[in-house]
Amino acid sequence: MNLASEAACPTVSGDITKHPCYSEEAHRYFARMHVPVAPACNIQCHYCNRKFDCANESRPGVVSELLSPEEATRKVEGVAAQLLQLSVVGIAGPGDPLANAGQTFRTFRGVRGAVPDVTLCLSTNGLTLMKHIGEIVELGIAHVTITINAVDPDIGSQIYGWVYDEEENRKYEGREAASLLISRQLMGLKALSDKGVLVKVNSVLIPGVNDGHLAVVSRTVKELGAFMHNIMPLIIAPGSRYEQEGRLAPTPRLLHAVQAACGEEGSRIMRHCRQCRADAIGLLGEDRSEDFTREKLDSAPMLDLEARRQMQSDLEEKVRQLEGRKAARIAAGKMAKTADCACASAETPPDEVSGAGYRLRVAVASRGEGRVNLHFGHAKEFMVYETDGEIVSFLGIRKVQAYCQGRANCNGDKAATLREIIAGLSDCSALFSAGIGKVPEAKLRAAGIIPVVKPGAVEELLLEHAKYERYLLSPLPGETGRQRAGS
Ligand code: CLF
Ligand code: SF4
Repeated sequence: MNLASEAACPTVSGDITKHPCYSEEAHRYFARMHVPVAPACNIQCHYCNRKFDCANESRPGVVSELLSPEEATRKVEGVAAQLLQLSVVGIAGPGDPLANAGQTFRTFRGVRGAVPDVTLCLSTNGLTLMKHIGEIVELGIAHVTITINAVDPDIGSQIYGWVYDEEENRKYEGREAASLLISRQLMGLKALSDKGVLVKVNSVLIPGVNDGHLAVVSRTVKELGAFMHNIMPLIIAPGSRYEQEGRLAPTPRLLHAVQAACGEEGSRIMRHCRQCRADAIGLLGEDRSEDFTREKLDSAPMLDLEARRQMQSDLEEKVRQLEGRKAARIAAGKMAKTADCACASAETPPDEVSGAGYRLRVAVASRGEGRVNLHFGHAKEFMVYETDGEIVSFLGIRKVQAYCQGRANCNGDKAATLREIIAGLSDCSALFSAGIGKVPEAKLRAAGIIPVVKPGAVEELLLEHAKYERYLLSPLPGETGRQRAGS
C-alpha cells in the first residue's frame, strides 16, 4: 500500500493500562482471549510445523478447534459476559492472521460490534502488513505484534524456508526470501508506529543462529518506533526442520543475557510472556479455555457492559497503584526499571553474597497480583526475580510441570517431575511459596535452594530475605562467613 494514500487516515493511540502483554502490572489483573480463526500461513519458519500452533505467539499443541468469524464473535461475547476482566481480544494464529485477512478482519469487526469495550490485538509475521495498515487503523486496532527474528537476510535465511508473495504468485527461498520478509516487516513497523499503533516486536531466540544478533534487531526496531521487544525462547515443533536438525532451546541463562543485551539498546523488554496458545483464554499463565467450551457458553449470562466497566475500573485503579508504587521505588533506588533491569546479568553467577557483586536469584510461586500466594505443588510456572538487596528485578518465567497433578495422577513419576523442576531452577538460591510438602522441601534444600514458606508481597519478601541472607553470610571479625540458615 502507498503510504501517501494513507495520509488522510485517522491515527490510533494505544493505552497499556489494561493490556496484559504490554504492561507487567496489568497482567496481574487483566485477561486476554485469542480466537483461532487464521489457519493458513504465507511463510515457513524452520521451527514451525503447520499442524501445530504458530510459534510466534503460542506454544506447540494443536488448537482445540478452529472458529469461523461468526463463531469467534459469539464466543467472545459469551466469555466477556462471564470473565469481566477480559480486556483484550487477540488473533494470533494458529497460522498468520494476515494470511487469512478476510477471516481476521471479519472477526475483528464482529467483536468490535458485539463487545465494544475490548481492545483488539493482532499478531503477524508482517509479510503483508503494508497492505492492511488502513484497515488496522480504521478498526482502531491499537496493538500489533510483529515477529522479527532477524534484520540481516543472511541470518534470516537460516530461519525461514520460504516466503510466498501472493501478489506476484511467487515463492521465494533462501536469502531472497528473508530479504523480502525483513524489508516488509520493517516498513510495516514504521508505518504502524507513525499511525500511533503500539507495536510490540517478538523475536524467537534461536541459539547458534540469532542469539548474537538480537541486540541489533532490538536497536533497529526501536529506531523504527517499536514500543516493546519480547524475546521468546525457541520452542521447536515436532516434525519441524529444526527438530530434524536436533537444535536445542536456549537455556534461561542465555535468554536473560540476550534480554539484558537488548535492554542495553534502550528497548523496553517484555519478560512476562507465556508463549500462549492461539486459543488461550484468561490471565497470562492461567489458560481457562477449557472453561469456555461451546456447551458451557450456551448457558452464558447476558453481556453486562456496566458490570464490566465497574470491575475493570476497579482493576485499573489497582494497576495504577502498582505503577505508582513501582515509580516510587524506582525513584528511591529500590527497584530497577523493568526496561533495563539494572542488576540482571547472566554473565556472572547469580548468587554472589558479599561485596559489590551481591545478588540473589529467587523463584516465586504466584497466582498473580505480585504476591507469593501459591502452593509449590500447584505451580505450573515460577516467576524468577533477582535482587541486590536494594533493587528487585523481574527476570522472567520458568514453566514447569506441576508437581501435584491431582488425585487421579498422584501415582505418576513425581520424583522425575521434581528433578526437572529443580534442574530448571538450579540458578536460584531460594524458592518462595505459600506451602510445600516434606519431600520437595528436603530435595530443594539438598539441591541448595532454600524453600521459604511465606505468603505476602513479592518485593517486600525478597528485600527482607536478601537482608537476612546478607547478614548471615557476612563474615564476623576473624571468621570466613557464617552458616546460611537451613542449608
Ligand atoms: Fe495475544 Fe499477543 Fe495480543 Fe498478547 S499474547 S496477540 S500481544 S493479546 Fe502476550 Fe501471549 Fe506472549 Fe503473545 S503473553 S504469546 S506476547
Ligand atoms: Fe509457523 Fe507462524 Fe512462522 Fe507461519 S509465521 S511458519 S504459522 S511460526
